[in-house]
Amino acid sequence: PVTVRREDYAAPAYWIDTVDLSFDLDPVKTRVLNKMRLRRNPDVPAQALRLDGEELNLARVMLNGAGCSFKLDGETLVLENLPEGNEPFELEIFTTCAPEKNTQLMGLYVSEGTFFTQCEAEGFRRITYFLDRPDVMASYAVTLRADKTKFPVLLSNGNLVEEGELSDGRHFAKWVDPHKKPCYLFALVAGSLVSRNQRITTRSGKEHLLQIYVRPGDLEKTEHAMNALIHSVIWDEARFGLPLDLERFMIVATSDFNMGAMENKGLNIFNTKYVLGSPATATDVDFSNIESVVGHEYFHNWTGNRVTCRDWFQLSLKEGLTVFRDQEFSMDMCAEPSARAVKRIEDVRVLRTAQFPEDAGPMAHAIRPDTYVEISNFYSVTIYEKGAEVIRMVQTLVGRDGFAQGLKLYFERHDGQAVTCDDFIQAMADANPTSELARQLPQFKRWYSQAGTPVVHAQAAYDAAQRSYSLTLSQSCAPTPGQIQKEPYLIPVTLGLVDATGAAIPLQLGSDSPALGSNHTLVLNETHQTFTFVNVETEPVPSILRGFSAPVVLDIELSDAQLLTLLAHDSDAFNRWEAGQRLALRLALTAVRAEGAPPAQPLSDAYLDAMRTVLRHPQLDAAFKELVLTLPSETYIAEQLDVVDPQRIHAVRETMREQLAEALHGDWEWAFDAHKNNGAYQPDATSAGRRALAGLSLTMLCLAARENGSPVWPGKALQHFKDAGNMTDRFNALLALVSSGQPLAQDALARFHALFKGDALVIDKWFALQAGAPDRGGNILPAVRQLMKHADFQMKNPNRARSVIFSYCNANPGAFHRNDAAGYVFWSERVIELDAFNPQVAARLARALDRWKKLAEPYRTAARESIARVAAKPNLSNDVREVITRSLA
Ligand code: BAL
Ligand code: ZN
Repeated sequence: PVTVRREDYAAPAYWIDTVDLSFDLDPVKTRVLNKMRLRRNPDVPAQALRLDGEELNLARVMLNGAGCSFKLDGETLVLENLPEGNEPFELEIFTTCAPEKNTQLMGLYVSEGTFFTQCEAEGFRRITYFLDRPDVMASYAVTLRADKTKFPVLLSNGNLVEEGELSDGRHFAKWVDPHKKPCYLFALVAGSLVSRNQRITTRSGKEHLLQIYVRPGDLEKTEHAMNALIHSVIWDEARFGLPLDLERFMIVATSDFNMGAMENKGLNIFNTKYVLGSPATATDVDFSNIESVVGHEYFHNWTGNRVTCRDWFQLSLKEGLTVFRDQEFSMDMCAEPSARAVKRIEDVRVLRTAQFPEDAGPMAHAIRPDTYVEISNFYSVTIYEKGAEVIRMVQTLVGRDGFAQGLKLYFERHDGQAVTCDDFIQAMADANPTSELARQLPQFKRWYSQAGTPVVHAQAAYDAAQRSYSLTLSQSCAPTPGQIQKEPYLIPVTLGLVDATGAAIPLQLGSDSPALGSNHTLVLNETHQTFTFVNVETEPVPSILRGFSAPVVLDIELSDAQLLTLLAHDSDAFNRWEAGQRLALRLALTAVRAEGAPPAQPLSDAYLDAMRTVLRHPQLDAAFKELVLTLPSETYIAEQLDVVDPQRIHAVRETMREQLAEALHGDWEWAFDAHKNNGAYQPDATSAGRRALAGLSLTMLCLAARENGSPVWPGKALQHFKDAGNMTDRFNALLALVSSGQPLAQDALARFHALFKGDALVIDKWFALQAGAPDRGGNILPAVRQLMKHADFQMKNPNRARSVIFSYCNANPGAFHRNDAAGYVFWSERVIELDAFNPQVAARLARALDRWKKLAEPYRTAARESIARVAAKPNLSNDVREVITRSLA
């Protein structure tokens, strides 16, 4: 495998100005004629043209209409004797490929009888020979020819300019994209599909056609996605002045897709999971994901498509920024301010349970990495979610208006270009010349070049005589692979001080300084810094890192009393939630570290009383309560420990859940009854929050029933399951039965399968629920092996493979890490099996043992042996090889 280095970037030796592609679509053998107009790049020394290709059958190459010499260097097509000078020349390349045999789902493939493409990052080379790199932007015209009965709908990027009949029952369509684009944004779809159509008029008075294409029968499940798309168009114009630049914007759903969705210009291709949603088949989480993914792909139209990446090291230029934009969109869609905070907490939870471990493991990389072997491995939570946090810090430093100004300047400078992360941040700084960002830009940029999660240590001292409160913040960042020494970061630390009654204390830094209100962002830019607040009448409780103002670990000694004060009173909802998590985490860690068997009652009375107060609180909304009353995940608990015993963590957390269930029994009964009926289904955040709290309550009541043996609540849960008017309530009732290990779960699972057996996305949930259920005496692995024998199981469908295998290996640590190593053996078998036909999906699974070095014995040795077993396999893909090699390094 070849390591690609950022520092080796060189501009392309040729530009491709126009591409005229003709496809004769046949699942067995598709013919592709690629006519390109190219010219030499005068800024680069003269050299041969080297075109990328992969799994193509080359039939013919013509230069300016005549035969020409060429050679193949591996899979690269090399043309040496091209015309001298800067005159454009025409190249015609005729190839064939076999879409039906394309199990990697990269390039052109067939899913359920329909053709789809996926080109990002390097899939276009599987369609035709090309300069498959994002800085080569061309104008595309595409002609599709196919059997009219089997493939009545023929779509590509841009506008439909011609269509008609051909002989032998075939037909054609010609599409022209008015925008230049890199080839990773190319797309085609051909099949038997139906569409929901919506005409809209945007602010400029222009008319646009929005379309969502799905398989016949799925149309009524596209209303929510269409609404999300309309809202996305309106939002981007209102918030950032970015209009829709296309006459026609299409979304097409496919059930075979490696990723969530893809932002191809004007022709987004989506995993069905993020398009199809009806109240009967999709949960609130699904509805919310549909809104954010539709938004995300739409927002790429500017951040990614109009301005794209110079090279793949710049991936976070478009992904971090676009995740930030979709997060802001989802927040702006919330009617209530409290719902914004809930969204923020959910986003931070993802960051801390998925990205922090990545940043501390063998695959740790900066949001702008310096090297990669397989770029697919870098579509990571770091590039996406940490990338979004870095953008959020930019907004915190320059303000909301300053950020909008910066984005405006970025587009003024770079519209139509392929640029770098440096270009983006420079535009932000230049638009905000007096900001801390501009003043300390080189230091801020360390967020782009350094991997790892910084730790901010906070120490406070109150001087009653001086009425001053000094806060010393220090920062450090542990070594990551290839980066031993880290330079200090620029860290915005938003904070407030509250008194013992919860009242906000006015902030002032020095007696001659201005009053700062009750919420202020400090900029930490040194290794140690002390900030002294004056006129502080009583010893305050510090509320630091409000809103999670930076992607760091905050190390602070707060007493239980201080945390209880914050949980009860902090005006910052994030820190209010965080205080509850810290209390629970402290109790969990004490129990995990205790000698001998885990304590039977890890939770303190003070914690339980505080949880009861939150649950019964008359003002707090249900969604927030559900978050506070959910204990930190096993993964998050594990991250706090140097040596991890996953079984013990699981046992402790389950004991905590049971204690919380029993101690608050009457409160859970109240909460369930008070929140269970929500009338007709609406996916809004407030209604969803009520359903979430009712669902958690039901799980707790079934859990308590498991302990006390009462059949009442399991019976009620089964009834609730049967009577449910929407998928959220139905699934929550099923989850309550399954996760509490109730015998009635089997009946409910069978009914659920019978009810939804034709609906792939719902059956995915059915598989995932069982593979992700709490382990009881090692029962989950045999169940998973059994599920893989189920008639509905399909290894080649990524959603289905993920629903069983990933739900077990990546999301069920208590069941996966077994004393007998059988979970790891299962993992190694599946990685090898998947790698034979879909390396991208296999490499994701390969990540499940990333943190093996932290495991306690006997897990550690067994995990290493399983990884070594995978490593010993010859012919591993580059994707899996890179993950495994780094893991063993
Ligand atoms: N660009 C790959 C899919 C996405 O991030 O939208
Ligand atoms: Zn994206």
